[in-house]
Amino acid sequence: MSDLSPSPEFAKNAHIDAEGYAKTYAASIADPAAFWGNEGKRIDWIKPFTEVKDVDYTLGQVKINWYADGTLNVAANCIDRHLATRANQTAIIWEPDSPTDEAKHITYQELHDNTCRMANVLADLGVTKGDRVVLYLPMIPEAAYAMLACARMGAIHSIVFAGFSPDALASRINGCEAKVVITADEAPRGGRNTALKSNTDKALESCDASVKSLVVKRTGGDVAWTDRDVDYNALAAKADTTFAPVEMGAEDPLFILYTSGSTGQPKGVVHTSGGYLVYAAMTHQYTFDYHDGDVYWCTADVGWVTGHSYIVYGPLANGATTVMFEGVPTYPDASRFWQVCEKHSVNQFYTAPTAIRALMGQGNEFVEKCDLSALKVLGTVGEPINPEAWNWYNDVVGKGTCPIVDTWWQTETGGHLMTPMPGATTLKPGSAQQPFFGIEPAVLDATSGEEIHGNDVEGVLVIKDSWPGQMRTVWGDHERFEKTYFSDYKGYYFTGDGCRRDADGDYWITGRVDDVINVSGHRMGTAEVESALVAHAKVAESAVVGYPHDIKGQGIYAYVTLMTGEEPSDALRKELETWVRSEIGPIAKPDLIQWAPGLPKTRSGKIMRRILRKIAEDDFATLGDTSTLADPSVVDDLIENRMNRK
Ligand code: 6R9
Repeated sequence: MSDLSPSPEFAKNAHIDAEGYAKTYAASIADPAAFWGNEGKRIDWIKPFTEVKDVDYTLGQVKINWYADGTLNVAANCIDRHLATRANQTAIIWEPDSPTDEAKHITYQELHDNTCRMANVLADLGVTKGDRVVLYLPMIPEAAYAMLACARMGAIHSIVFAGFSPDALASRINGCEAKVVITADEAPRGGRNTALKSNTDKALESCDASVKSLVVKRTGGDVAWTDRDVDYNALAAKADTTFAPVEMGAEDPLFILYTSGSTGQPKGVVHTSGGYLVYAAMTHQYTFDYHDGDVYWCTADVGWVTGHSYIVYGPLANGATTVMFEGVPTYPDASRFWQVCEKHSVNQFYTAPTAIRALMGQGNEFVEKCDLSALKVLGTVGEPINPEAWNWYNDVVGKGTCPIVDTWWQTETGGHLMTPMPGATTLKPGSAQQPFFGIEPAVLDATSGEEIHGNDVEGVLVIKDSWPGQMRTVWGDHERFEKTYFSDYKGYYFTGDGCRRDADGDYWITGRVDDVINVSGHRMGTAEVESALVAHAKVAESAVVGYPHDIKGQGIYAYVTLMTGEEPSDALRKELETWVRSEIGPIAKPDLIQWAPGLPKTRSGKIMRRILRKIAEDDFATLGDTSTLADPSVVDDLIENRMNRK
């Protein structure tokens, strides 16, 4: 294998080298208050904080506060403080879906003016500090303006990924009681337009009549207009380009982002202002070894946490040039990512393993015909990366000279918790390797909850203590927050992931240990898909599990029991697929549906998912003990008719 230690030239110019990492990490753990007190100064405060950390993980009284007596404005940190030196520097490079349309270079001054316009328009609609605003937008600059406008006026944004259905949108608008939803006429992606406005109209049918819809023009396509619609472009043209940033407490919410859990409906993860921004900015700088003047590109959508922390807040807080891409990796063809890298001389490139696997399958010529000489650092996020994809990324895209940072983190964590650092870490394909500063991971025995010390061990991954970017609560349900993250293993933050710590002490994430599956890097609660399926009139019962999928990482495997008198058919299978798409969105569509006359249940009626997972994996030789099942014979039928045969 090639040498995967940092090259001496890289290490020399990097923010941190191996020795620096070890020293800084040790200091961050030895005295967190001193370490984070110092890091807190990387952003501008209106009233400086005097308290750094006030955290309690005790069940029943969980509280997480960072820099609590400080005040600031997040948008002023991402825009205004750069104006003296960077007014004419590009803040955002917007690359549209179609390569024949023109890219936009938005300077920090323009970002300021457009954000203020958006804030004035929202203020005219009655939005004030603390109000919620839902964003359901394509990847267009207005999405960033809207996020920053909310931050500027103290409103709380909640972004709903444009691939979600009207039902999913409605439940989020209602869940956070939003005053306004910002949408666009249509969202072009991969050459096809999604009808965002008409989806929004459908969603709003089940929302309070007072909710306004602010419509941005993207394609100019024909859309129906209702009484609650407001034309963004008309108002923005007349709006003022100044808006005084509102002074916010460090612990005032910045945004809510709904994410899937192992039970029930998605929960509203709440991130606050001061600590989140410090953490997003710091991790962006170190993980990607970002230097002034670099062009940085994260291919995520702002509908996911990666887009929040690593397209908008982290990079802009650092005065970076950040690329915002509207399209998909394979449109018009499989060289699009690499053409965009060449076109904008991208220095740091951050994407998901699922995209790498899909592109790897298309052949090397799509990469090789592009000039990727500006690339310095490559990143991945969202799911474990298999060594084959890692090696392709390293050899073909990075030409063996760009360190790959495999960043492990979650919506809940606000920023990277484990990642190699370019310039410091000798890389291991497929491993997130080492904790970021201030992060103390621990491996627990799943059953006893005891900490497993030493190396070459495996168990569930928890984090001791807090970090500034941590989520603070579940919107409107602090009890659910405590129960989900702090009740299984007392005194720790429970990640829901399993991991292995190898002989060198490096961490390997082994995947979720709960009923969350990871499809193309998107989190999906199996419970959500099940509840969508059973909402169909012909479905009596359903159980959903993940199974290994070459491109997506995990695919969705649904066992479906029909109502008495209903007959299985290919037409019904199609109908159920369409149904789930419309209930949740295209990403939730089951890949395989197996008709199950019965599901394996314990005598107390609990579905034995372990067995269903094994059958879905086509690994039924080791089903283990099935004698506790109420009716062991259902298993034979399921094996007989399994859908995933190798
Ligand atoms: C940022 C993001 C979080 C879950 C997480 C884990 C998986 C993310 C990973 C990874 C292995 C990595 N995950 N990054 N697994 N290696 N580098 O993805 O947030 O959508 O909340 O998903 O994704 O299972 O628990 P989110």
